[in-house]
Amino acid sequence: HIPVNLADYTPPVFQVETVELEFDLHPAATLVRSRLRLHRHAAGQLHLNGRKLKLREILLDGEPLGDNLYSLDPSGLTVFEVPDEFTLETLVEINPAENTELSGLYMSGSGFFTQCEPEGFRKITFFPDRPDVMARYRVRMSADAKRFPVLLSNGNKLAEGEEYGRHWAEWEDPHPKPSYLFALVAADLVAVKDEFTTRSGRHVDLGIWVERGDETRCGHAMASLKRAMLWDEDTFGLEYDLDVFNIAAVSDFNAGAMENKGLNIFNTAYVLASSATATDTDFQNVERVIAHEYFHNWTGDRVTCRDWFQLSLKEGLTVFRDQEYMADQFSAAVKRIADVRLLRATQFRDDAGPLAHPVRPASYLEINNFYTTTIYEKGAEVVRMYRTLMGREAFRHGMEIYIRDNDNSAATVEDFFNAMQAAVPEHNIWQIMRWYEQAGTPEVTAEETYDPASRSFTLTLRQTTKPTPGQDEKHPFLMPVAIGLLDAEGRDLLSETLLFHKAEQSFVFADIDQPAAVSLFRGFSAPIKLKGQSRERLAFLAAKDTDLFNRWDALQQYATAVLLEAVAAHQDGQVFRLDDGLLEAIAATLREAPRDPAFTAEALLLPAESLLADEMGVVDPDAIHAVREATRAALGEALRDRLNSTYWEYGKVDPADHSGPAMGARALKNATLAYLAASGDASRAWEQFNNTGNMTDRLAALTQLADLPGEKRDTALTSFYETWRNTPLVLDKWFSVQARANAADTLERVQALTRHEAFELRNPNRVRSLIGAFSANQAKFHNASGAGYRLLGDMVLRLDETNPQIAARLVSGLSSWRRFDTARQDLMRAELERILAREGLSSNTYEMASKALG
Ligand code: BAL
Ligand code: ZN
Repeated sequence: HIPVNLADYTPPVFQVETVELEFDLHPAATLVRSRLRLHRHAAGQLHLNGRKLKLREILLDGEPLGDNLYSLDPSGLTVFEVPDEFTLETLVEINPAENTELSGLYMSGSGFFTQCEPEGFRKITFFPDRPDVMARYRVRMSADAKRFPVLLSNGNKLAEGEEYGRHWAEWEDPHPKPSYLFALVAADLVAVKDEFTTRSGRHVDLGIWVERGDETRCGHAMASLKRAMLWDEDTFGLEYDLDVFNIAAVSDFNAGAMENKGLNIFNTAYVLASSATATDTDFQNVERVIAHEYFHNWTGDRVTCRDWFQLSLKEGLTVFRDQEYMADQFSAAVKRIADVRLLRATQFRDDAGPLAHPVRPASYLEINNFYTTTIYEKGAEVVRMYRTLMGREAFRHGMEIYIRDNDNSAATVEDFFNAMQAAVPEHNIWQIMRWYEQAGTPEVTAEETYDPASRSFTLTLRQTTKPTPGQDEKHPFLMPVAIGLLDAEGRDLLSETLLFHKAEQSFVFADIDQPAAVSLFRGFSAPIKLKGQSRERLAFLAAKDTDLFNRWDALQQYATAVLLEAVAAHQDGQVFRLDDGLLEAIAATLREAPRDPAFTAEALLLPAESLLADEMGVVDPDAIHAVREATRAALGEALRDRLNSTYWEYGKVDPADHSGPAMGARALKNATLAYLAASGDASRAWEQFNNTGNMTDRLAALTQLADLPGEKRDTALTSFYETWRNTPLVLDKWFSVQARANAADTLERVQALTRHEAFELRNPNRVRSLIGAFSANQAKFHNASGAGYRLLGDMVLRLDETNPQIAARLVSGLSSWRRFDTARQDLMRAELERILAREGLSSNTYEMASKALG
């Protein structure tokens, strides 16, 4: 297990100008012939990465290479003494049918698919498999014509033909690209086709390739793609640059999707959607991921990363772009709320634990472990801060400079910084770079003083960041602080953005009547934790703030304070009592529903159990669960009439309508359904389950029924299973609804589900839907017996043998062990030790488990 360090970066010894690949595709023995045109770029020996490749031939400038002129080892091929310019030809044999890691070339469903990011290409052929080697590709593939009738690769198709039952196709990609963007598909798929004309008149053929029968569920993905193409032209002036854009869907996929140039490969979960099979959240996820991968065409493909430490350069930026896109399609405030919810639940949690790492890490064992919310979502927050600091226009100008100066090359976060700085030469923004280097979530406190004589108001901000692994000392971050000063009616006396860059800094505002309240970090203008706000202040902001995000956040923080107090009381043996202020705030939220139902649905949702846990010195999952459930039940009881009327008012949405207002109405209706069920009235959920053809409504109802052991639950789960047993993405929901359930027997049921005939370890979606969902069910996973931990440990060890990437990801469920009581600590640590003791453990899982153990 040897770490790779950013500090050790050296430029490639050889660059590759052109790549010619020939695939003779057979499931158990595929032959790959590669012809590379190489030229020397720096001093050193020629080493090509290669894993699990059987070398059949090797030729240099057309001449077979003697055994003494090269050497092979598990990491690849070294060729001794080569000229400065030459052609290297290799023929290798690989076994896609046995490739269960789902990286490289593998079989899934009806055919062959590839996944090359970050280091899968080396499992296809010998190559300098690093993103700063960019080459032009020409690909020829042949396969059985009947079994694999569709042959796709990057770029444009040049020619095709058929002979003796096998057919072939040739593709060429005119744009230089790194090997991680190579893609190939040979499968029995059908296409949904459409077209798009770019604003400069380029005609683009669009195709979404799916398994036969799934064509009816591609309309939303196609419409999303066209919207995204238009949006990128309007927003950033970025046009598509090929004549073809294809998307192929595959059901066995480690990630969500992949931005291969001109041929995106997608997890089916982010392509297929219909009212009957997909929830509104699924619809939004399809749109978001389609847009995200499309946006990579410029931020990722045309401008790529120099090395994997720069991963956030393309991912943080592209997440920011997809967030902005989604905010423009639906409600910006609701989108921001959802993004911050995710950031807090996952990234803040990572930042506070043993797996904390900066947005640009300094070292890794296995780069696959760094596709994290820190790289993606915190990286997007950093880009957002650039935008907030610079303003929209200057940011867009900075983006133009970035693309112009780095087109067709492999860039670093410094290149991005330089482009942005060039767009605002009058400001020095160097300190923003600290966000790339320092891990951890800053904590900010605010102090306010008012001087009536001078009518001046002073705001003093202080920031500190706790140590993270390998970083004991933190320097202050530069953060934009969007603020508003509110009068007693909630009107803004002033609203502006402050630049906060010191450990402590005061801001004086003149000519101000004493504000009733200060609203800080509006729209979550920096990824920090704001501490020490009084409950009175939070209640005021929750009711009055003009910034919708902060209004939501104030209610969340208020509820967090109330719930934590109730947890302490519960631990003291006191009887639960519903807080009057919380009841009033939730009642007021409900009354205001007509203004923005989608927002109201978000505001009604109490802080997650995991968020409450993050605020406790020693996490007590049972007390948290008991108190949060008691609160939900008491609110449901106290507000029953209003909840009922809201339920009916928003219950009449067209099930096929997936517009923003329709989704908002359904979200609100289902939020009220959850409160009614929590207070013991599941009749409505039962009725809804049996009388809807819309998956959002069906699953919302089933979620409530799954919490209540008994005949209704069993009948509903059985009928759902019988209806959807042959529709994998819906069957995933059946698994996850049980894994997330709030029932006394959840643990036993999840144990039984791991042995269910439909549970497939080979399919990452299925693993995530059962094991991933269960490990996020705080109260059940942290069962005091340790059986939840053991279940996870067993799964990690089984998966490590076939798919280490997915195994390693599951380990993070155990990483928070230090936050629990000593009994749970011992049990969790023992599981990590058991994992680490396994002989032949992958470096993926080793890295996660050893870091988690600390
Ligand atoms: N590049 C990996 C998948 C994604 O982030 O788009
Ligand atoms: Zn991405």
